[in-house]
Amino acid sequence: MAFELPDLPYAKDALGDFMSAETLEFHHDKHHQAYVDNGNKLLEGSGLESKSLEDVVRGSHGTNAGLFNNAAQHYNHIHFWNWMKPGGGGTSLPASIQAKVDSDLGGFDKMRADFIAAGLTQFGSGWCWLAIKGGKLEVMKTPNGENPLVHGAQPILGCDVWEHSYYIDYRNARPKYLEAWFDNLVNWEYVEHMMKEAS
Ligand code: MN3
Repeated sequence: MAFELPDLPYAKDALGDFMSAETLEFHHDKHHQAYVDNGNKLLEGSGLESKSLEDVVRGSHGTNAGLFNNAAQHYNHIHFWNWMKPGGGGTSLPASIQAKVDSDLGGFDKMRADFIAAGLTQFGSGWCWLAIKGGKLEVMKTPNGENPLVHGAQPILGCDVWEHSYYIDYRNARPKYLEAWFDNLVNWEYVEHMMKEAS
């Protein structure tokens, strides 16, 4: 099915200084829109037109790089907008997420440190993730538009570390962006929703 740009689930200025209206205007209205428009052009005639977005991502990986890049970025950004909310972050997670973090990732502090380190060490553009693979929660990182779907895993949280995500607000300071994002913006209820979908 054709890709469509979703509305942001909050006002452009709702995330305050942690992610400015100017960043969201460019990132959502220009960058995400471009993935949608280019993805739709490349979807035509690909043989994947009737598939779900997830299946377009998996089905184009390794065979149709143009479609894959745009479809994967469309998927990533649909969730990225929802992985943030005004007044998000904090240290009290939904019980089901906390239990998984404790059993699989060594507790909140270690999970936070490992997630931020994954984002910092992703050289160039890409994403860092919490993803469910084989029933276990893992920290992952991927280059460019790639995501856990093509590694047999289901993402439940992802942070965009392309410069377009932070350069206006943080300039080159990716560590500051990752810490501010994790501590103040993460919508843990949406992470819980994604974990339910994954199981
Ligand atoms: Mn982006």
